[in-house]
Amino acid sequence: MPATIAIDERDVLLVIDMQNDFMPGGALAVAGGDSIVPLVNRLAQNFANVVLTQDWHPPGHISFASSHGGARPFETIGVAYGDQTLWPDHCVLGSPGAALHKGLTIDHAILILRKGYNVAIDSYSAFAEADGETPTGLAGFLREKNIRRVFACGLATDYCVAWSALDARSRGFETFVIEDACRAIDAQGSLGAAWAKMEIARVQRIESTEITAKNRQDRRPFGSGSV
Ligand code: VGL
Ligand code: ZN
Repeated sequence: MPATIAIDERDVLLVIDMQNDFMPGGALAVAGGDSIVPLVNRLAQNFANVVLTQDWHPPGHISFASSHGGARPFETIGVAYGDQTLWPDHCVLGSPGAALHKGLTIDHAILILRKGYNVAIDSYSAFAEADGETPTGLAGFLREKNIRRVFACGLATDYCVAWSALDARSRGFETFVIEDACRAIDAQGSLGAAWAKMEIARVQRIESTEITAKNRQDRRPFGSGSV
């Protein structure tokens, strides 16, 4: 049994893309995506710093198969910045599918970060767009907040969670993926490939039971608010 991990003010919980389109019945459904909502809510109570992300694409986005003539979802094509997997239209900005799942109760989140809003560049990662260059600003935000460790959860393990975790590592944060608080797309072996990359990058793969912070309600200055 690994040592437990005590959460403090220099930790952030990154809750990735818990949006309707990634839930069962959504445009790019992730199996069991809705089943992690209660766990993510409970985890968040242990963190003073929580950042939520939203995948947020304009109509005609480069990642949509519908933007490329006869292309089909889950095909990969070459674009200016490299390979791009194509998806069904999803998380169109302002649409109900792009909204956060209504069961999330994380009112104390300090930032909701949108990504993928550039029509010509996808962004799985919460830190940088798929060209590998264009920053979202999250690293600067976390550094200014004196954050040292990033704990990632949400959807999908093999895409936005993995890319965000890898980028957190490359930007110098100690990084953890809370496996049971994620769900995967797992198209064509993508989940195994993602874990392999994360292992090489020394992203730590943990379970939610390893996190043992006191509940937020027990801590100052968060003691008075409702959840
Ligand atoms: C995601 C595919 C396309 C994700 C976003 O949130 O993992 N996957 N856009
Ligand atoms: Zn997307």
